[in-house]
Amino acid sequence: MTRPSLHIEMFFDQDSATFSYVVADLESKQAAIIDPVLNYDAAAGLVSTEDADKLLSYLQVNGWQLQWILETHAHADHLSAAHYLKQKTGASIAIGEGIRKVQQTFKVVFNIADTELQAKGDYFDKLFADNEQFTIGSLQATVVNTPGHTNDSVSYLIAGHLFVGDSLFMPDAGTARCDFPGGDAHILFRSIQRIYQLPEDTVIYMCHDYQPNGRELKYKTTVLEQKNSNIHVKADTAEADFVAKREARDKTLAVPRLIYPSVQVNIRGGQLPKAEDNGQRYIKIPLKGYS
Ligand SMILES: N[C@@H](CCC(=O)N[C@@H](CS)C(=O)NCC(=O)O)C(=O)O
Ligand SMILES: [Fe+2]
Repeated sequence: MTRPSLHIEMFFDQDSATFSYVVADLESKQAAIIDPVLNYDAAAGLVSTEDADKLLSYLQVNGWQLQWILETHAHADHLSAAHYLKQKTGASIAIGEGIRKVQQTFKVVFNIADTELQAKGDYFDKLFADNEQFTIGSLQATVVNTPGHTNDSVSYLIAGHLFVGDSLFMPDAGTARCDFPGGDAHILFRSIQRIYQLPEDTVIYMCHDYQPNGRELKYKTTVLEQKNSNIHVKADTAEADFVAKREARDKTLAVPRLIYPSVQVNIRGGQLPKAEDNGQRYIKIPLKGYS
């Protein structure tokens, strides 16, 4: 299954507990980056590119050219460096076509003008359909729609390696939350069934690891390990049992620290909101409660 010309390198952003990956075809020297992080200090409003620059240096040292910037979904917990990387390399930004729905939802939440966001997949170069095939150099890749955590969640299957975004966590952490707008535990269960139909030696790469019980950081597992020991969905778990467990846990989770900045930037493919007439860009927070 694994092609000898495939190289996968993991990068970790400690602040958001996010894994990003460089996937390269050693033959053609073409590469993809999956889920790059743009660093953001919310209190200072300071956006910086340390993590993305590490990815760029890694590509440069190896003499690889960036062809794709692949998002598994519009993340709600960290900003995406997709736009920055595109500016630096000319690579295309791709995401699942469900991003249109996510853009529509948050265009309303943030009251974004039509002139800035049409919610038709704008800001992305490529919207993938389910089962769509594409190439990274000479590597074959397939898009597997895996909604549930969000409307637009996809997994990327590249030569027997599956990048699942937040559809699954490591077996001892289970699955991601389904309580964001557009999230649905029933739909996530069905997406996971689809993943469980892949060959059992398929390697699964996480987008996050929150190190339950303080264990060491882990970023990959297999379909077989998930089916045998995922704490939320094993091979024989019933949909209703999963949904009950998932929804109960979701009620206990706090809103992610960076949800507002992340969503505003990530529905724009990692571009910051347009500058106002004073030349300054702002992040909006819709206020609730007392008014
Ligand atoms: N504490 C983190 C939580 C981030 C979060 O909610 N992550 C999502 C994925 S985007 C999730 O599914 N978390 C599950 C969990 O924390 O158990 C933060 O504030 O950023
Ligand atoms: Fe997520």
